[in-house]
Amino acid sequence: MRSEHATPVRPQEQGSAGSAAAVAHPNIALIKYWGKRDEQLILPRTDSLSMTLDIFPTTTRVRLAPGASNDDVTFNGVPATGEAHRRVIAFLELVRERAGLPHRAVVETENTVPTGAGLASSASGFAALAVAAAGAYGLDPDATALSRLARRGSGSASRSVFAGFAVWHAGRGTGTDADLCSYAEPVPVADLDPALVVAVVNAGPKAVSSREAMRRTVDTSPLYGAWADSSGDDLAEMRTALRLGDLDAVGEIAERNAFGMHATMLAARPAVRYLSSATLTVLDRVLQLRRDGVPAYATMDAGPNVKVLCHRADADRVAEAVRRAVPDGAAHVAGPGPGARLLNEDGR
Ligand code: 2P0
Repeated sequence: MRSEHATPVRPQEQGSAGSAAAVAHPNIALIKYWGKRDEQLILPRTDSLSMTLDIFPTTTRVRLAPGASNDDVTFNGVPATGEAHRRVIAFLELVRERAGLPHRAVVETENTVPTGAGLASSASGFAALAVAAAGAYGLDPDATALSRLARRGSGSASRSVFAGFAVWHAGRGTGTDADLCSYAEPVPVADLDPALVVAVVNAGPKAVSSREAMRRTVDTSPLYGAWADSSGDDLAEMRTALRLGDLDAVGEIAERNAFGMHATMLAARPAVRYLSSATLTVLDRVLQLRRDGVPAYATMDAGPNVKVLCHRADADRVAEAVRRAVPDGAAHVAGPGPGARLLNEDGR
């Protein structure tokens, strides 16, 4: 597979002023983002690298509502509440400030991620919201500015702006200059036929939010600094492996980077443990697949579910093995997906 260097459609090119709809897909990090150096600007401590998926899109429509006194935000038709609501409003405030427009908005989001799939819907969610809100408020960000903007909603959303593989630069320092330096961009990839099998082992809500978990890890885990240092080396090796199209090397690096991230959490005080017995069952199965000659490598995020990197040609076999190992679970096969983009008037 050659990485698609498609840039998102620029908001001014379509959509009528005051209203815009956009679609974005989740991404799975192969080099993880875990830890911020600036909570307010969402500036990470380390670079990260991900693959945007071709499943579970989020579609968001933003319509300005001049005269309204509040933003009206719904997720799958249900009014948003709590922290999710607060984060969308804060994001709209940022867009209003940049656009110099006071109008409140109606925001309708449709998420297709199955409940509890363990895929950060905040990545696809804020990438779609960034594109749609920029369009509705008449901003004209290029792909880099859009990635920076999406980052302010949720760090991982900066990567979902792009198709295929993307690296998110941590940048350096603090304040405005640092804000400008932290964005994602596409990564050159040689011919590779990757799939990620998303193994859903537990549909329950997570006990600790990833935001809180990464804060606690940075503040209290004695292992955090070592992982952050080694993650820089992992990224350099990962870039080489992707350039060479070496799926085994990509998988080995991704697996160790994810295990290392979970080790930092396990050493936090108190510990954050997202991995469950079902997670370990899938990890055992992945090892067995490798022993049977099927290249398959695991990565896990802020939850018990496992994403298995393999060749596209092996994906159905890997998915079937996962389903058999965890009969109560589910397995979804994903390939590299498109970047965030505006939709035209017929929603395409
Ligand atoms: C990642 N995760 O790189 C890592 C790995 C979870 C584990 O990005 O606080 O929802 O909104 O910036 O982006 C989840 O964190 O966090 C995440 P915020 P986000 O995909």
